[in-house]
Amino acid sequence: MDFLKTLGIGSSIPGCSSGRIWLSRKKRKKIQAYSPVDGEIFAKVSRATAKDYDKIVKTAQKAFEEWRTTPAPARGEIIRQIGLQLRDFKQPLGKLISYETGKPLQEGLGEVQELIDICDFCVGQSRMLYGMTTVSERPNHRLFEQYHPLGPIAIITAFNFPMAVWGWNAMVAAVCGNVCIWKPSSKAVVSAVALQMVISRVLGKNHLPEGLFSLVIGNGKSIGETILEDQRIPLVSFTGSIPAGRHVSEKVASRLGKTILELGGNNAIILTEHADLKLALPAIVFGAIGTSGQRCTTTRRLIIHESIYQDIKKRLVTAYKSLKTGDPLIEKNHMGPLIDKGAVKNFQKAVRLIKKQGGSILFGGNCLPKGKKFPSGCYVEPTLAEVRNDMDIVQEETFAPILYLMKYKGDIHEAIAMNNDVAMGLSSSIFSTHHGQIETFLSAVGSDCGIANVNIGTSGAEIGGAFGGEKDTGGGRESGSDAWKNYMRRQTVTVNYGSDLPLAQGIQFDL
Ligand code: UN1
Repeated sequence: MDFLKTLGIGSSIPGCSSGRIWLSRKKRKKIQAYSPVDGEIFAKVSRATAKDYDKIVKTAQKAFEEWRTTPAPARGEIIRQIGLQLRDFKQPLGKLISYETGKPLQEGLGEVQELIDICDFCVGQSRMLYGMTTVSERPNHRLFEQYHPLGPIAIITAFNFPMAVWGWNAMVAAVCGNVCIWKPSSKAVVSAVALQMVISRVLGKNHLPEGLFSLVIGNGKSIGETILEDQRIPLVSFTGSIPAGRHVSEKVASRLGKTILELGGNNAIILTEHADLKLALPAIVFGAIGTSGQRCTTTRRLIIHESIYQDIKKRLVTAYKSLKTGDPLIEKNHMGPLIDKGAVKNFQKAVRLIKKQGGSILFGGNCLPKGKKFPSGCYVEPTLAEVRNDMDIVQEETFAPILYLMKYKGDIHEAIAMNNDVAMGLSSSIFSTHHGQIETFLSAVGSDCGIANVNIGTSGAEIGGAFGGEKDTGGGRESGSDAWKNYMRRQTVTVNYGSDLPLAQGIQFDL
């Protein structure tokens, strides 16, 4: 475990930091960091207390006073340095992600690359916090918009992207002049600590105030609830399940705070009779088994035109037979374990329900026996199932590598209706070479998702686009494009540079 050493991670780690300073770990309860790769508890991380949290917020508020007046391009320079530091630590950070979450090393490294990419994007963004100017209806008046930072932003992340999701939020929020308080998933705490340690080098080198980027590892509920109720936090960006997101939304809305919600997906690929299968097959398999089916963008449903259904089914079974499951740090393996035993139980339950509700398992469906090759008991078979879209289990997001195959008989509108006939609206794809089918899928009567792809899969979004989805996915947008506006308050300004006071709407008021 050379990567832990390189990252300076020992076996007992503090879990609360305001930047470079780590708060005491004495008398704190601990979270046991578990690896689903080998089933080992590889570190113990201290949880923050309510008092620790309060101190973190106060420090963040103070840092905000300074950071919001730092010119945005100077803020971008700090992000540039963070990007460079991440390049230096890409290998050990990627390995740690792989070891702590079970995703293949290639995907762990890819996640660090996403972090680096968002840093690069934000360096540019730091010079482009544009506001628009428009025309006033009054003479000698100027009407324009400008954007200001909000304050201390809370970022609550999930286990499946234990570093990148922080980056899409924190790097963007920071160039906008906000300070960030990060509460990571209790299932991936060491990744959060390691990342905090890496960025703290940049904070130190630049003599930046404590409180710019803070980390609070809590015992799930209590710190989380405190954040939701805390008036000092104007924006909560939350990535996680739909029920949890609903709770976050209600709680924060009740104090009229803002949220960015990035919740579940139930993403489909449509394969029309004009699909180029050379492109489609690897996209489907990667989309379905990448991160062991635990991405919010995972391909869960395949909507296949009946004329090619049998052929696709056969090809997929053959492809699945060739997949290798095992230690994700070994390069030849395509898929690692699920995150923990609870996830394995959910997988087993879904397989039972598929059969009970009238579906059938075409491939897989079993847990892999605990033993030398699969020491943690968290490994399962990648699974293919034949189903109908209206089955309850198909309507749900099961965070596991289960791919549902279903048939459509009519035209592209029938396939689009099936794509849209779920509660979530995150990602969607069509594989077709038929121009009319593609444009219909992208039109106002097409996919209702936040992401609509053509001839690529549902997962693996680039950072340059706005990331997020509609309906039960929560409606938030993070990362690229103009998502930065969600981290700022917008101000409409009218300046009168004349010597009269004309009122709007032609109102006369003589005094
Ligand atoms: C998530 O699973 O929460 O598009 C995010 C993708 C990744 C992000 C997934 N860039 O698959």
